[in-house]
Amino acid sequence: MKRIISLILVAVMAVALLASCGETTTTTGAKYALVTKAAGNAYNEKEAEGFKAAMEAAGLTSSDYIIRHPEQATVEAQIAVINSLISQGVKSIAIAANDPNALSSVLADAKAKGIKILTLDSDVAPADRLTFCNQAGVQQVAQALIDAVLDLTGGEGDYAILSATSQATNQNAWIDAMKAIAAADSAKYGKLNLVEVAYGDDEPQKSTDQTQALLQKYPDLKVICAPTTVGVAAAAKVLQDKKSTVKLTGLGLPSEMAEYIGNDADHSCPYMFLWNPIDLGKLAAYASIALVDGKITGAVGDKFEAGNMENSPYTLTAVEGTNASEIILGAPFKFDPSNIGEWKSVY
Ligand code: RAM
Repeated sequence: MKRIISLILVAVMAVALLASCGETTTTTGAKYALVTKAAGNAYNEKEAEGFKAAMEAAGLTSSDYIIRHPEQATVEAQIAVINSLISQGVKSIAIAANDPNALSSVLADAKAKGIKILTLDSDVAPADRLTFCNQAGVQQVAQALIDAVLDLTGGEGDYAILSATSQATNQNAWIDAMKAIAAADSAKYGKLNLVEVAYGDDEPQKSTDQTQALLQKYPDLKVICAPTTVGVAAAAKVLQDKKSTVKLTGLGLPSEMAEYIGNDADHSCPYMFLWNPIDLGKLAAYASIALVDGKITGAVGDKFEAGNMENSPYTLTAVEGTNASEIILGAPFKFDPSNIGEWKSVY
């Protein structure tokens, strides 16, 4: 009996010792990781769907890849996820960044372990990643949005932007480019007045509250432009329920926006834009595989096969004015009453 008790004691102590060792490396076997901005956003789930589909089309199984949606769209939540992926021994991390700079140190740790870092949807500083899977050119997205604002205001008047989080690289790049386009051509855009950039943090309730606040603060508001799928859907509902005369445009998922798209007083959004988020996830998967296999290094001019994707093979091009590379998925696509019915079941 004594012997059994001491054996149990030894076993208990061994388990306690192991648990106290802190950072342990648990090799799950998963090689390719995807980290989205946050859970609870259908856009991020579509990206993940594409990542998974491409991995499986490339002959990999669910034990070869890992998809993580952080609990919140914050840099802290992404740092925790990246640390756990480093200790799991993954070979690549594709991340949609919640901040352009604050992930730098954890990404350096990952890089030091030989992990290939790439971004999709929302970039980090070029030195912290090998390449960026960019949904559409920044200029193209900004041009489409500012021209929509110009059109829907009738060429003049107050408009507001309802963004996602204040640190999001992608939203800020589009907003800065919209402002720059407007400033460079005052003959065309000079009568537009941007009253505020509000932040709904990609949370439905906060985006709803921010929309209501904009309507209260700016009685002459003509248009809201929301370059976020969460924000645009929340704003669409507020405006439509109120039968507001304020019109909406931005970047939205057809599946979430179909009931709001229309050219009459009963609909809040005449038209909006997006790209295929499933394809963006696929592109990130194929780029991850090419980086891990050493088929590309992230240099401008590198080329890789992306299964049966429309524009395969993809070439890495230079981010305007730099030596850093990006892979552009395609041009933003316009959704209006003529095509929304056909797209709402796709994404
Ligand atoms: C939201 C996210 C994402 C952005 C889309 C348009 O879902 O903020 O990063 O690309 O909107």
